[in-house]
Parts: sequence; structure tokens; C-alpha cells
Amino acid sequence: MCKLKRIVHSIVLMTIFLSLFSACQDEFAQPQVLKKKALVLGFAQLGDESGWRSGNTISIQKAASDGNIQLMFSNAEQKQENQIKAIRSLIAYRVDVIAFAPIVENGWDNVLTEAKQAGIPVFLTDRYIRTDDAGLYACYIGSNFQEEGKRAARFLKKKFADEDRTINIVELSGTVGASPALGRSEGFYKELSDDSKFKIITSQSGDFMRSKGKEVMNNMLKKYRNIDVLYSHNDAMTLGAIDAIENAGIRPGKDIVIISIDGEQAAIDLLKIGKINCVIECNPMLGPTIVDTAKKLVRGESVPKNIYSEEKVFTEWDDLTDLPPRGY
Ligand code: GZL
Repeated sequence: MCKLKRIVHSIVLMTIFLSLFSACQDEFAQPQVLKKKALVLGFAQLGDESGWRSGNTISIQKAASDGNIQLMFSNAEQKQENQIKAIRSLIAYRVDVIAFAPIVENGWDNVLTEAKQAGIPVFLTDRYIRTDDAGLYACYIGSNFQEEGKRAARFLKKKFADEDRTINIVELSGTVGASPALGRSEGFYKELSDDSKFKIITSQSGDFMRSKGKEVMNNMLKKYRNIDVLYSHNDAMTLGAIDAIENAGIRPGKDIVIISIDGEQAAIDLLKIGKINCVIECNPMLGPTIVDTAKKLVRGESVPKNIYSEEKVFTEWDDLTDLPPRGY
């Protein structure tokens, strides 16, 4: 091989060597920037029974996406056993933190003890549990249901302030054993207890659902001829009850005064046209607080035991012209 060829050959070999070396050097010189693992929040939702619940779910899903956390979400379709199974799956998956809306107050100690033994923090949203061990959950995020019930009663006292006759009230209550149903009754009854003219002639559960609200109201109208007030624990049942009232040829909001809880757009629209007299807000938009609380708990920070929502009351006396869209 002539001298020139030998020189070209060695230049080519050197070039190949240098490019290989620099590639290796790149590999070692740039330590891999480990991608930070996204926080994993497991959420066991109770169902999809009302416009409130749909709004609550959307709020949680949007907040998880905005907060760059991974959400493992399940819907128990109104069955406690499904919620318990979902929480057990989240424990097995070893999520970083668990939140759930307990459909009823009782029956959670065993599964929450399992989560505690697995070292996974759990917090409650939207509904309370009844337990002797408050250490089983980090906090509660949601409404004060007794206060909502009291607000409903205060509206009635103002509405009937000038009447000294008996005021007959029928109560459409929520899911039996659920903390919003228990609290809304307790607060309502307590606030009315100092005025004997208010008489609750019956209380029946519509399970927070429109269809059952209509069915129960139908039966109440057949049994009681002298209903002055309907106190309904949520707007979904109220919409069903109004269908029944109108089918009976009775004027909702006039012949029967109606108080409803949640604050869905549909209820506000009926308030504006006089078919409902008072809407007590129950705020479903808990997503941002849920995500913020999940991050704090995973960082080992302490949080308040109860984080209550800010809520309003809308009445027939208010100017609702400029009220923004409710979003649920
Ligand atoms: C209240 C929530 C209730 C709503 C209903 O925080 O749990 O459940 O008032 C829903 O609309 O079904």
C-alpha cells in the first residue's frame, strides 16, 4: 500500500474512533435526568346519581390533569361494596394517596385500617364516615351539612314570619345513612325546633335521584292534602318532585313552597321563574382542594381535619340576573 493510501487509511480509522468515543462520552458525560414520577392519587367515587355528582367528578378529573398528577378513578355505582373493593385495589396498586366520597357513614374501619397498615394516607371528600378512630383518615373536604339544613330552616322562618297557622312540611331526604342526608335533617329540625307552627308531617328518602324523588312525591301527594312546604335534600329529587306536583295540577313555588339543596343550573333556572323558592348551595367543585391536599399529604405536611367549602343561599328575594353559569 503506497504512503498516501496509508495516511488516508489512518485518518479514516482515527475519525471513526473519535466519533465512537465522543458518543460514549456523551452517554456518561450527561447523567440521565431521572423523570420525576408523577404522584398517583386513587379516587373511589360513589356513583353518578345527580348533576352535582357529575360536576364533582369533572372537577376532580380536571384538577388532576391541571396538577400533573396521575388519577386512578373508579365509580361504585351507588354500592358501598364496590367502593370498598376499589379502595382495596388502590392499596394493592400502592398508590401514593387515596381519597373517596363514602356513600354512607358506617362500614369503613376495616378497609381504612388496611390502607393505614399499607402506609397509604387516606382522606374523605364530600361525605363523612362514622368511626371511633379518627386516625383512619387525614381530613374531610366538603360541606357542613348541618349548616345547610339550618339555612333551609332560616329561609322558611322568614318566608312564613307573618303566618300564625300550622305550616305542614314534607321532607324528601337523601340516601339513607349518608352524611348529607343525616346532617341536612338534623340541622333543619334543630333550627325549626323553637317554633311549633312548623310541622314535619312526613320524611321519606328519594336516594338523591330524580326518578325516586318523583315517585316519593307522587305518593306523598296522594296521602297528604295539606302540604305547604317541600324540603328536598338535593336538586335532582326536587326536579322529579316538581314533575309530580305539576302532574297533580298543583303550582310548585306557589301552592307548595319548595326549598332545594345543591345549586345546580336547572334548579337556579326554576328559582328564577318562581317554581322553586330557595336554593341552598352545596359546592361540588372540590377538585383543586383535593389535588392540593393530596400533594401536601404525600409531602408529609399536615392539613386541617375539616376543610369546608364556601357556600351561598339563593332565594326568591334575590336579583339573580348577573349570577354566572353554575357549571353543574
Ligand atoms: C353532598 C353530596 C350529595 C349532593 C347530591 O355533598 O354528597 O350527593 O347533595 C349528591 O346531589 O347525590
